[in-house]
Amino acid sequence: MKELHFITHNAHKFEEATEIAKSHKILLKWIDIEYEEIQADDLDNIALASCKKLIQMKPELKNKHFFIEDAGLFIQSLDGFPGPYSAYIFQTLGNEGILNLMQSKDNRAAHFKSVIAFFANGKIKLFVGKTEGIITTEKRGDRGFGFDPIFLLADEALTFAEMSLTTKNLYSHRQKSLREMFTSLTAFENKKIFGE
Ligand code: ITT
Repeated sequence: MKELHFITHNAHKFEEATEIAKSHKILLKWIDIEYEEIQADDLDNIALASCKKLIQMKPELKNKHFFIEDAGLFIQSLDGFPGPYSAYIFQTLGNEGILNLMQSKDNRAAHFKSVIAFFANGKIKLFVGKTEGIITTEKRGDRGFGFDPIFLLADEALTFAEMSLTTKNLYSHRQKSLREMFTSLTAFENKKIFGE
């Protein structure tokens, strides 16, 4: 089984990613570092800049194959808010705060976006995943993390917080970016990355 390192401070993310990695015959190793995210208005730029900053801070990472992942919730009627500010807004307003902001809104469409910055052999590559849904009118479910209790999948009757990890892993923004990365590694870069 091949090994990759996932740098995150979020245990839920690591758990989700581990299950998907296994199905691609990849063993994920957790590096638990809480890094300060660069502030920018675009998740791609944030993931890229955070990855570069991590390498500067910890030059020993240059010898590893690792990735970070940055995600955000984008609500249409709030012009994409909280988007790149999702971590801060979750800590300050929380789900209740978002539900309050949405009280008078008829358009409840939203999407989650996940951007992975993958580093190997001196290069960084981005992988993106997106999942459409709607914002509920009340919190539902106690699984998952973050905005999961208020995010209802467009074609399903369940919020992410009402799904098992395995079911969330069929639909989530994160599984899309992860699978794209794992597939691309297996298909094109196995030789270079894993020295096979
Ligand atoms: P890292 O250490 O990997 O950065 P984090 O928890 O800070 O972990 P992000 O910056 O990627 O994660 O995510 C920002 C916020 O968006 C996060 O705190 C959650 O509240 C929310 N979020 C991200 N992915 C989510 C998901 O799958 N379900 C629900 N909320 C999510």
